Amino acid sequence: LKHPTFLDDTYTTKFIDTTENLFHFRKRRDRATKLLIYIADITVNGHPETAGRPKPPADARRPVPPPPRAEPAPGTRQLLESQGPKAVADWMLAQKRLLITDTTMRDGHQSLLATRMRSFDMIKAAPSYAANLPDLFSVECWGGATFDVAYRFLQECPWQRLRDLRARMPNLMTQMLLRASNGVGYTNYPDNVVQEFVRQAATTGIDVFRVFDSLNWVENMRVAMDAVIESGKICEGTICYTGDLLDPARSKYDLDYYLGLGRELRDAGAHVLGLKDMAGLLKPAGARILVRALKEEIGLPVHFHTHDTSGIGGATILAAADAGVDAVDAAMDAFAGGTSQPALGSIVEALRNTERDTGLDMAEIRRMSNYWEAVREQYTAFESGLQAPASEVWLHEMPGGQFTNLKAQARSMGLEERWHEVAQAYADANQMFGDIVKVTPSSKVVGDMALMMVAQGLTRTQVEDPSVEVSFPDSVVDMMKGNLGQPPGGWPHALQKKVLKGEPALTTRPGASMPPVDLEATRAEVIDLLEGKSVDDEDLNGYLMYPKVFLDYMGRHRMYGPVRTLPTPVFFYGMEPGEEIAVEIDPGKTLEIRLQAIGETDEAGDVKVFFDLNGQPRVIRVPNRM
Ligand code: BTN
Ligand code: 3PY
Ligand code: ZN
Repeated sequence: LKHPTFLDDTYTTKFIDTTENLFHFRKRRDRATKLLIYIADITVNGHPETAGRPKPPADARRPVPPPPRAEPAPGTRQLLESQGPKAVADWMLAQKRLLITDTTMRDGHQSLLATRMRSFDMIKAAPSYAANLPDLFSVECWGGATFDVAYRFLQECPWQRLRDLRARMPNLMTQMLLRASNGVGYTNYPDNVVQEFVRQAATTGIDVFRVFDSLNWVENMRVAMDAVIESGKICEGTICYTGDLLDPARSKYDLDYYLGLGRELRDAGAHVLGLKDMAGLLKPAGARILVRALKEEIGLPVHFHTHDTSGIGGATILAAADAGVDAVDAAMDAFAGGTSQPALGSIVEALRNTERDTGLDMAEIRRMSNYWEAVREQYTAFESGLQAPASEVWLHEMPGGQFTNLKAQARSMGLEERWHEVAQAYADANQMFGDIVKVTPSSKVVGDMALMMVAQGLTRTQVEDPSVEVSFPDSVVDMMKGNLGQPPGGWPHALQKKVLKGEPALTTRPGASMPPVDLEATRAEVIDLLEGKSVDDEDLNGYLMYPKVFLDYMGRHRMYGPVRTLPTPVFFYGMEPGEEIAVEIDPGKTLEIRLQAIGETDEAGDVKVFFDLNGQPRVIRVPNRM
């Protein structure tokens, strides 16, 4: 307290920033102050993620979830808890109705809004799901890209999201998408990292694990599947659909191929067979044949997932329902269509008074969708601009969850107006790699290659020509090394040779040759990196999946506090003078925050932002970086 700025009374919060060294070890700002600093910074400087992007309409509605109408009736979760996964599978087979998974909180926003939906908006809806839609089969709300995007862009902990959702939907099964040995990442992890991740996800609250491999290599799925089975949760062993079942010229992915995969997955212990059409390529006639054959040959309940990129996803779902599929995925109407799933309400309505009547309440679905409509408006900055159905999907075969991301990547490289060339290059790169399954992470490799080809003006012929020097993206080198596993028939030898320049490639399962990670030594290392902060199992799993992303998140968390509790418009755009919000930072602990005024920028380049916090004036000084 003898520091000169205290003595001459010029002390403000800026003191902390300009004298960082004094505070390095015990920077003990309370959470309310941290939040005020965040709000002040965003208000003055904007959020880097929404800069230059379209803004939500000025008259956007405040999203209010439909009131929960009753105590949550027992649902599939109670069946799983009391009788186990095999009983759920048997129950599925015994249902006449078509079972529905709601994907709004995972694939819906992953495919439409680049995965940017915040927990705040999900958690508000969860009690209404539990009370008003207890007959849903499951709610897909975790995994896929949501894990790293939460840490990386939304400054929130994905585990906390899961815990909060789990607590608010006690009767519904939560579902996640797991990339088998790639966890929720983009490359293979050591076996014990995958096992530990599954154990933690089951503990924190996942009931249904949809497990797939990006090359449909069942060998590479066993570790993850075994871990799920071990946890007592539902293992949905999943076939990724690609190619065209109806086209005799694309015989690599014919009916026998899929039936063979189905048998392998059943024999590996799957309780449910997932059929994942991640790009929306399966046509109604193909679905009829494939679903009927899988049902007859494999004997497991079949859970079908597709995307509506082409505009006929709904027709394919109805054909699958006709052919006896047990469960399908759909997104609430406001988060459906286009690169997302077909509209849940429309599927329910189309089947009403038929043999496959879902029994779901249309009025409740409409109310829920009205909520999601208001939520979606707040994320205008992340809309892809895709305005119409695109039959072009059968040219490029891009997964719906990749489409908006690749488009954003193309935009950032100045290639957005050449999007159709990117689409063609994506198709060419796929053929060059031997016509592979394209889903995270293999789809990312094809996308990286396609962007490079367009950016550098390279054709497939040139890329394949041994005499043309090409510097391949790292992800391509990694894939050709065998680090994502093996596609049916192996990699094209000539291309592999060119990419690896004589280096050897793996043909065995990558996890088999990776030493296990010493979990407790890693925890000690992270505690050290975080200067003594405690690191629980969830944190450790976050670090194991994404070391740098996790540490960056923790660094920002120390600075800005629990920003996940802020309403979405405040998180992305800050506050207006005169605006007042209530922020619940703990159950029952609410901060009343009013932004009174924003000062002028002073000669040091700082701005004072005047708040009222629970009735007390607070001034926060932040640098003006605009
Ligand atoms: C990120 O994109 O880095 C995560 C979001 C938090 C970024 C904060 S927002 C206030 C401050 N201004 C920036 O440009 N970054 C931080
Ligand atoms: C993911 O892995 O994130 C996907 O959505 C694949 O379809
Ligand atoms: Zn999907």
